[in-house]
Amino acid sequence: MDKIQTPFILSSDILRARQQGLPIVALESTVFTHGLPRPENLILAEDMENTVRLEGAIPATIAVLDGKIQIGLSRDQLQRLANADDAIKVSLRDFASAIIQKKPGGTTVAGTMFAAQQTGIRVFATGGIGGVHKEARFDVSTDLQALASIPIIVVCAGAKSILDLPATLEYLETMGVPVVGYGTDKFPEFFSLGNNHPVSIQLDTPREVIKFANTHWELGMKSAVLVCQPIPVDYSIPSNEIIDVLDQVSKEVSKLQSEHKIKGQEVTPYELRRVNELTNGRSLQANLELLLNNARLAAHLARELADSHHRPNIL
Ligand code: PSU
Ligand code: MN
Repeated sequence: MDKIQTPFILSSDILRARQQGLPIVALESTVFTHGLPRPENLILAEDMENTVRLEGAIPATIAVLDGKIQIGLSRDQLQRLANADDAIKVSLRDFASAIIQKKPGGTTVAGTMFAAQQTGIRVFATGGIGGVHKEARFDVSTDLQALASIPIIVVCAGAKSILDLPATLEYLETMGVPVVGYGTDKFPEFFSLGNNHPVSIQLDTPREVIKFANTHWELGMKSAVLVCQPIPVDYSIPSNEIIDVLDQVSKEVSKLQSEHKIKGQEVTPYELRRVNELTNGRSLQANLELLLNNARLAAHLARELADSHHRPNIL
């Protein structure tokens, strides 16, 4: 029998970082393959990596390429992924498909969490998590299931703007996922700062977040710690300005779904594209800024986590 090859390939940067115990930040890739238009997707992918480096950590963008789960991408690989026309969106159930079909795959929040956990990476930055959809409430993102069962820190600016936020937050509560407001006691609402739903705890510094996460896990909890950081205020879009756009897009999606013209994984890319069109590009700028901001915080958290291994966590 053929020797079973591990499906994970770590870049030389990541191998070195692991050997030296340097802080690493995982970055997802569905946002590049399905969430953002070209050429902004590649520019952003590179900007996020550079931001993580500038803040003193090593970026590990995760994707499926050539039948392998790649942890850390070369510039060439990043370019291939951002320009691939046949890229699939890889959540937990899609890894095997992407691997055996050798298709390029952008990993979702759930997919990236899985791959990060398998390779010992504990901090991950994204834009918005998936959740419970408004139009079809049985459409619940695998991201929530992953958050319930994979113990890593996920930095986000809330959930995708178009979701049913109360239902998403209820689900997280049911599944025992702490929802940390970073510098806020309200759940950030992606494009908007957020002023409607409480978080489970407010924490204000990387040190506090890492102490919280270490405490959570030392108790034996298996869930993620979801760190929610509001979009930088200068780029935020007040909720009363975006609500009509989100409503309209929501209605369009319901109609297209009932006509069987769009389903499942196609919903997110459609929604993001329409919101961007209807805000004349303002939502795209906001999306880019919050992603960079989250990469920055994740780098600080990864550094703090690495440091915390040298001191006891005093309960
Ligand atoms: N939110 C965004 N842009 C995105 C996504 C979320 O603003 O591109 C992506 C993330 O990768 C997330 C995924 O994990 O969409 C959720 O998709 P689904 O609802 O199909 O699980
Ligand atoms: Mn979904």
